[in-house]
Amino acid sequence: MASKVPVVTFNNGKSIPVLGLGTWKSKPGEVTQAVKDAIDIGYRHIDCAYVYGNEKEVGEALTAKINEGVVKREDLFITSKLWNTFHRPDLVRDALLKTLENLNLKYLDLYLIHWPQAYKEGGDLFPEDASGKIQFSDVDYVDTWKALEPLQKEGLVKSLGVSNFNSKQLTRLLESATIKPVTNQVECHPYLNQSRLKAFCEERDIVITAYSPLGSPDRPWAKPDEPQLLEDPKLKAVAERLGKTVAQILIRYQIDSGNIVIPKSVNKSRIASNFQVLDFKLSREDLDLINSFDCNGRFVPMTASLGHKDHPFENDEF
Ligand code: NAP
Ligand code: SBI
Repeated sequence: MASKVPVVTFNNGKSIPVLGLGTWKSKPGEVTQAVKDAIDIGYRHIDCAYVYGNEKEVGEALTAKINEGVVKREDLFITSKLWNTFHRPDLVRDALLKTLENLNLKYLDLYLIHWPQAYKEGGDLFPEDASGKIQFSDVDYVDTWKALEPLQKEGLVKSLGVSNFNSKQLTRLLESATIKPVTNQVECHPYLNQSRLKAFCEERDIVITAYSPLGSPDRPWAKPDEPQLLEDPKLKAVAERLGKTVAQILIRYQIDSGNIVIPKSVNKSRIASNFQVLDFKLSREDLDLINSFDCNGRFVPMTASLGHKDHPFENDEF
């Protein structure tokens, strides 16, 4: 069944559905049903990663829906990400093959370098020293990218991209890349609207994929006194005026800003209502209003690897 979701065309001519399902924190015991429900509802784009620890269970849902004849492989858009402990060039191909095996796929539509900063190879995904500090690796993300390029030529991935790269890191990557990244997947929502990074990427024909578009209320480090995007009174007022939920406004805000958006849910009715955003548009005035809520409010600061030479969010970089 063809998708009803509009697509964005990448700089390499391939296209991606503008709305996808996020899977970080979706428990292995619930993600299979969530992905099956999402496909039945009409989602065709699923955002995965090795580090989420649930790729096998996502793959079970994809296989089931393909075998049931609900979708064909070519109707789906599946993204995964290379984790920080596999940046060393000799580890990259096997990391991708493991993800393909987990997902039971012959190719990915999109493979991203998950973070620019590399971690110590060969052990835990978050390799800590005796004092609990993450152990870094000095592998350069440009060398990781060079190891990824032949994998696209081999047909194991259709497109390559990055995640959590700042503008300086993208500039450096673009100086050496023979394949240009199609997207930079970054945190993006009204409290952190990424206007400078977005303009920078737009000039280079790199599309922004907005992660944590609902403010990631289930992030493990959330504190009760922190602001909750979904509870913002100004967003509630917009939602009430338009007869929509705050989540629908937040998702439509990304689409109308020209971004791809990947809200996570494991709840069938929220998976469905998050998809009910294709029959309305926000006005220029409402987009400007929502843009004015920006406050550098980052919910996913990756503090565990602060101090790494390639940490993307240090020194006021954008
Ligand atoms: P999010 O999508 O902003 O928020 C997910 C949370 O919102 C869950 O608690 C979910 O609960 C709840 N929710 C979903 N729909 C809702 C609705 N309609 N009303 C109220 N609550 C709702 O957070 P996220 O998971 O951080 O980000 C989305 C995806 O982006 C991730 O899953 C992952 O795929 C990707 N991501 C990538 C990176 C990266 O480094 N590249 C980092 C973060 C996230 P239920 O599940 O119970 O509905
Ligand atoms: C994990 F599986 C564990 C921790 C963690 O923290 C930062 C945010 C992140 C990530 O790197 N990508 C995500 O989607 N969430 C994550 C994932």
